[in-house]
Amino acid sequence: MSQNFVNPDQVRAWFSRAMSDMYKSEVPLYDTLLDLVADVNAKTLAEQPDLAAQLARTGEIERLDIERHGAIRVGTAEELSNMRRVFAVMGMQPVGYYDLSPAGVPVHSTAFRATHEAALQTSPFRVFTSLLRLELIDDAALREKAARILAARQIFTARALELAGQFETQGGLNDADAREFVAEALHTFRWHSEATVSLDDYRELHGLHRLIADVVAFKGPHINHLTPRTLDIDEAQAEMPRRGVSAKAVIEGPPPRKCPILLRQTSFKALEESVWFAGADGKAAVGSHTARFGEIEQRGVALTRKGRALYDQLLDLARSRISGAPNESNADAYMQNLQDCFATFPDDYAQLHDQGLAYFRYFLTGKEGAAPDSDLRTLIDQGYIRFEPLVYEDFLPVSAAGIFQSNLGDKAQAEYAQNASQTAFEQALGAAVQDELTLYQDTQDRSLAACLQALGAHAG
Ligand code: OOG
Ligand code: NI
Repeated sequence: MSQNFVNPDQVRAWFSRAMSDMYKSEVPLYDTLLDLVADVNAKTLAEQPDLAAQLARTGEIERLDIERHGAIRVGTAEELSNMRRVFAVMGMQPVGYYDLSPAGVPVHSTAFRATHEAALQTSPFRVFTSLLRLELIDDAALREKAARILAARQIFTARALELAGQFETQGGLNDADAREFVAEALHTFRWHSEATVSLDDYRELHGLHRLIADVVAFKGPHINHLTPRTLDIDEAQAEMPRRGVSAKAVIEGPPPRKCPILLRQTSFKALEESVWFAGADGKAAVGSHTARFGEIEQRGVALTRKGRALYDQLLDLARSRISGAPNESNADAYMQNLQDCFATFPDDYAQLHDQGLAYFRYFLTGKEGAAPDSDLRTLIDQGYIRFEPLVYEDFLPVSAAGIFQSNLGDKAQAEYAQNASQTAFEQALGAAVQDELTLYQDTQDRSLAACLQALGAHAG
């Protein structure tokens, strides 16, 4: 009786809202961040009528205020595969594979998100989900201890898993079950101020890598940030210190441009929070842990394989020209160098479109009377069809590594011998990750097909 089922897109919208409310109460600075972004966005829209018109034409404006992503880190294959089942109830599928080991972070990751443009329009909520790679730890005794501690915890409530099972067998959840599911699933992402280990064990895990302590020592994968989307990240970055928020030294990703590409992100440092550790004598010991931080992002057009190759090439060039990690003292030089290196990346939507560097959505202009056998080029040139940038919905591994690092402290990073292992990740996940480029191509193709059909034309 599928007519009684709540649309998974609706469940995701509820969940995203509930998560934001929870995070607001847990991390008051997040509320400051939301206000800051809302102010910057209002100012940007008022000052840039062309941008406002473009966002209105594409519908982007409607989702801007509800748009956010979060991030979590899980410890075992079972946790990851159950996470996949829980996100599926909300219409979120694993998209993309990210290997963070080259950056000295012992995890690999995917992004759970909606995949169809209509679903993304209802709720673009995404969760960057990382799996700890214990196999990258050399110390066998400590590796086994961490595995033992992880095996003893259950990060989902029994009811959340039961409802996920019901969703799988019935193909959906009714209103009451869906609402209960949202409340139950939320528990998994809460902050717990009691650790599951002793202070000594915590220190030992922390000594290996702060991230390992963050994953292993707690009851669950607390959401570690929730990121709103700004229309002007340079302005947001400048505004952060004015509101008492200490931002990361530089914005990750591409330099500022007229036509934004991919993703630019900045963050502020993790908060130090007090934690109770289990004491050997039954008494608790108080300590602290830093896990949660704030982040802001600006999203631009999704790049094709060709565009992405050019982006990666220019980013490598920029990084090879500057030594060491960017910090407060060389932030201006870092940005200038980045801008110099990206000078050859076309900064014009028509060029990005015509050179096949980025994905677009096609829209009818309202003009009628196209010749039936016109091809796309003609229809564009004659003003029947216009194209608008298709927004990048994913993440960037180099940027993610920069975000991880700025929040893991500035100590020398570990180096890991092993590298990407998408097969091992998918085995743990219990499914293949979807290819993000295919999803963008599908959206572009659907928009073109709809235009051509309406005009009575065919793809030329
Ligand atoms: C995830 C960091 C990556 C992003 O926006 O690139 C990320 C983490 O710290 O767990 O969220
Ligand atoms: Ni993030």
